[in-house]
Amino acid sequence: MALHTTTIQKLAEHLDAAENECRDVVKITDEHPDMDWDDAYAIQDALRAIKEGRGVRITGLKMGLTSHAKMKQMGVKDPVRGFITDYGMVADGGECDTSTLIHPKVEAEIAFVTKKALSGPGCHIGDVLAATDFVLPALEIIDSRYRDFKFDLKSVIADNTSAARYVLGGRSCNPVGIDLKNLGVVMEKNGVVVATGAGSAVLGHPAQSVAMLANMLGARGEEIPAGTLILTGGVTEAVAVEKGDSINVRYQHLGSVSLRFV
Ligand code: 0L1
Ligand code: MG
Repeated sequence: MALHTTTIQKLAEHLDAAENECRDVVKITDEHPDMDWDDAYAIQDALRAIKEGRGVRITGLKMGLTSHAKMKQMGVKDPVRGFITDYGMVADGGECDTSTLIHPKVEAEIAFVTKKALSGPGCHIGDVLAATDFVLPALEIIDSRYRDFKFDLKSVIADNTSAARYVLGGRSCNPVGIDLKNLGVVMEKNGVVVATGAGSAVLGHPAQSVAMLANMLGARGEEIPAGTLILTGGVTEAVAVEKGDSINVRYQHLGSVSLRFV
């Protein structure tokens, strides 16, 4: 670790305040170019503790930058992980208040809910499928606290991988019965198709994203507990939205999920 614990705490408070006040900030590595990967996750952990300290419940975990296209665009080799919260949950067909966000973007995702704990190292796609209770269609609304979404990977890890809001659809499915790799997704914004994708966009298969999360946590001596909700990463690119926009995403086998931005 390159940063002192006081600095880590201050940076977490800085990012938490930016989120709460809907105010963008410059990426934190501008002032702390020497921060390392452990510092980045330590800031995310401190951010989580700050939120839990004021009564926020952590409702699940997320993986980000899971598409090879996005990793290439960011010049990185590995996805990132973060957490999602009770205040981030928006009902399917509901409204998302843009006045509480800075510059939201929407990604279509596939969510997993586990029925058995998963631990790494060595966790593989078969372990994940055997430990999955059900999958759900989901939307993630990302909202980087960094100005114009300009960040590097360490800054974005500290900022909880841009996590902001999410929507879960109500049609759950046993993953063994469906071909998640080839599952097609169509996103419409205001009735016009703006993005399409297939489950394979997520590390080749969305269950691979869960396996990677288990292995990342395993490296820290942690596991994914039974009953965990996991957003596995964008099947589509992230689409910018603003007040007045409606998003509807259709998922092969899994129904649809919609949301209005007000
Ligand atoms: O969920 C995601 O894939 C986002 C990861 C962070 C990068 C971004 O904000 O685009
Ligand atoms: Mg995402």
